[in-house]
Amino acid sequence: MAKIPVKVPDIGGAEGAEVIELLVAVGDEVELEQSLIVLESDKASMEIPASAAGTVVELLVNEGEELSEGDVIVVIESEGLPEAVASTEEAGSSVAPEIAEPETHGKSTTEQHSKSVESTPASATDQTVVVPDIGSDDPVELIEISVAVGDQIAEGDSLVVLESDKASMEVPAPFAGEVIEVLVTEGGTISQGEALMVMRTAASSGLDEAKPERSSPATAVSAPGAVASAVANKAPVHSSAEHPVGRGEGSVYAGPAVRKLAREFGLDLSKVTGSGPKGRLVKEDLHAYVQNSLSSRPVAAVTGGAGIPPVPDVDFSDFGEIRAESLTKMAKLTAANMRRSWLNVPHVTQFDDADITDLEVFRKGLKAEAERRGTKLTPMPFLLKACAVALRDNPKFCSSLSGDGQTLIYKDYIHLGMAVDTPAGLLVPVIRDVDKKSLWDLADEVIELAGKARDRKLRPDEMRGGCFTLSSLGGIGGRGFTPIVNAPEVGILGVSKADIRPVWNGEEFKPRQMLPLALSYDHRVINGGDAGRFLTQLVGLLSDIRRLAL
Ligand code: CAO
Repeated sequence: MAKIPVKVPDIGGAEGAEVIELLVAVGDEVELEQSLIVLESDKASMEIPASAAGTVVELLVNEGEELSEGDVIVVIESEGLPEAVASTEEAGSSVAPEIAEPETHGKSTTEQHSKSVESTPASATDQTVVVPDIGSDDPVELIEISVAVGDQIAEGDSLVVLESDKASMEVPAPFAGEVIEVLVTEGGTISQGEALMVMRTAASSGLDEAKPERSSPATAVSAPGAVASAVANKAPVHSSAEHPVGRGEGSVYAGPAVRKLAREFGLDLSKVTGSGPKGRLVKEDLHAYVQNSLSSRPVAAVTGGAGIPPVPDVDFSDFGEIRAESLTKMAKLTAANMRRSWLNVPHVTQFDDADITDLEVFRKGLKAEAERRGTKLTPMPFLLKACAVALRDNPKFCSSLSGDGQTLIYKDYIHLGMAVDTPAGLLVPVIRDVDKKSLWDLADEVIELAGKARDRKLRPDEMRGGCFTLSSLGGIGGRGFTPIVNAPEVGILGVSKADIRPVWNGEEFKPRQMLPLALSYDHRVINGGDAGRFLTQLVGLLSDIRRLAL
């Protein structure tokens, strides 16, 4: 048996992080990586994981106590000393994530703090909030946006949750104000210094001279000075009573693990009452809330799938050798999105085949020209163009239902998502203004975006704003599939592999190249008649591409 002290890891230079929650007690059995305590610095909150599995034999900290890097938190009695622990012990620190801290721009926190203290509040101003120092130059995933445009945010409220290989981190609001523009999307990757959102301060931090333009990276560099200086002040510990304004999870006080659990349950954290210190939400609150919901409501009324009987847990090793492989973050996110769409959207799928014999003759005839232009013309640009025309003429397919289900919002632009199969999972970059682009432009953009998706180089803004999605398995194979609508969009076109079939032309069977199409749609918005018209028009356009010019 070895006694392993777990110490406060490198917390990004933040001294005096407060213990706001103890998650274990002496005598508890803990697993490797299980959270032991929650620390909160003036920059972020973080959970410190166990560096070994075993029994907690000493708990050396109390709630409210301030800790610094290297302080021992607990001692775990463990049967074995994993290599990772041994090496980190030598380095004088436990295995633990780094904490988020603000952009410093080469200035010490103290310097920036004093600038903030000296500053005089002035009128409201827009500031771009950027990703602070996350302890690495590598991009991290943005797994949650905790606020929405129009939300009134208190200083220190969580704006987004980032997840690296090591941990999830919340980025707190550097100052109080209103969210004016969210510049990122969930599921994308983001790096230190990149713009997250534009916030309007209640009063300026005195750095009006550095007032940023909204989307200019150069000004995003100057804005964080204000951000960092605001963050350098102690972020308030907030309870829901102190911050009643706000929407969804942005106004709640919870750590990354609790937010993760809430996502798994599909819970809106703002509806759960926190029982932890200062109103903080703890995992038990979520369990109690789910239990209450299940016992107090008829099963049919429970939303988000909580009332669906679970698939039984089977020990597959009873039947032979097995291997377990963790899902990638991307795969988990895709699974959550698919489940959400599947549970919320009443799907119908309609099928048809387009005769693309002439289109293929035309496309293949352009092969040499495509090579000269340094591009490749697959059927995809034609499909995009045909969808743009069908969407223009059937605008319901270019709409979304409002959150309360009372209003249909029509989009007067045609931005199309394109599902891309990547080793890391499914990604859907968006091609903007498809109706205004030439086939050559679209061919270039398909190649560029698919390449970026496969290299994990897509920017968050390249994956948002879509009106309708195309999912083509034509290069892979299959005769048909029923795609899941990419909600809040209301329609998606599934394209399968074209093949040559005998088609009756009224007099005889002729070999024609037929492209199988499957149109899935949200039946709350689209009726069978609407879908029939859309698909018939699409088939007509692809069968006679001269119609694209009309
Ligand atoms: N029928 C027959 N052949 C087709 C075809 C179709 N419908 N669509 C494409 N092809 C051919 C192309 O012409 C190309 O042939 P050559 O190499 O001989 O020129 C080949 O198949 C490969 O095309 P591609 O798939 O690389 O290119 P694309 O422009 O058609 O598609 C993209 C790009 C990004 C959509 C595609 O690569 C992809 O990732 N598809 C998967 C999408 C997906 O996973 N959807 C499922 C979502 S739900 O899980």
